[in-house]
Amino acid sequence: MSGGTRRAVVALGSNLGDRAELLRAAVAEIDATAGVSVVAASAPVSSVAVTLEGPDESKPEYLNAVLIADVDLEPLELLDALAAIEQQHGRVRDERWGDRTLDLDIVALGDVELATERLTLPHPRAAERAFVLEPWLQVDPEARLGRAGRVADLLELLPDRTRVVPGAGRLDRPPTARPEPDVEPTPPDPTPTASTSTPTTSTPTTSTPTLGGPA
Ligand code: A4P
Ligand code: MG
Repeated sequence: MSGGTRRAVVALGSNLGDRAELLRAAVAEIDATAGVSVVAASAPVSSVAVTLEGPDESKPEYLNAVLIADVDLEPLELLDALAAIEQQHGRVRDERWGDRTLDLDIVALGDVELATERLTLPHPRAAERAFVLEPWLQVDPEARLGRAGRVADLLELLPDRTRVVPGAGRLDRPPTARPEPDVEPTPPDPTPTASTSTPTTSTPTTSTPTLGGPA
């Protein structure tokens, strides 16, 4: 089915709906795709919408993230799989660079170079976008973008920066350390009972930062 496993870099973006949840769901769905295995996913970052006329603060803000995956699909198979996930989340295409629930772009797929009507690899605009380069560096500080070079160097050339989302955690980790709803709180002064054989340690959820609730 494919020419071997390649390392893919996928950029995720959303500026409509429950953006953080959409990105988290997309990471899980990409990982559940046959032939795709997510290796790492960044935390979401926030940025002003870039439209064909330039940055537009009157538009809903974006959350963007980047994931890295091992992919056993051909480039167009991966594109189709990502488009299907966009569709499941109500993506409507009526305007180029218009508002969207979910955008999934292939930034790079191994060292594949392509320039066809349906797919250009590496993504031709990634090098100009802090909202791609910054989350990419989170998950791969040594990342390189094809012939364009080191992502860290490319980012230094850009004037803009994204914003950290308070409380946001990486999308490849459990979202929160909130108490489990079905776990009863420990009574302050427990009375021993005959049937008790409590485990000696109950590991508290180590606090992975949360996405900070609905966006
Ligand atoms: N396509 C070609 N190459 C690729 C690739 N490497 N990955 C084709 C994915 N798709 C690729 O994309 C249009 C067509 O591009 C697809 O059908 C596919 O065959 P689309 O998602 O339908 O439309 P689009 O996203 O509006 O167009 P485009 O030109 O891909 O837009 P960009 O460059 O992705 O920009 N501002 C902020 N702050 N954050 C954002 O994430 N995103 C955009 C979209 C604009 N402004 C933004 C953000
Ligand atoms: Mg797109």
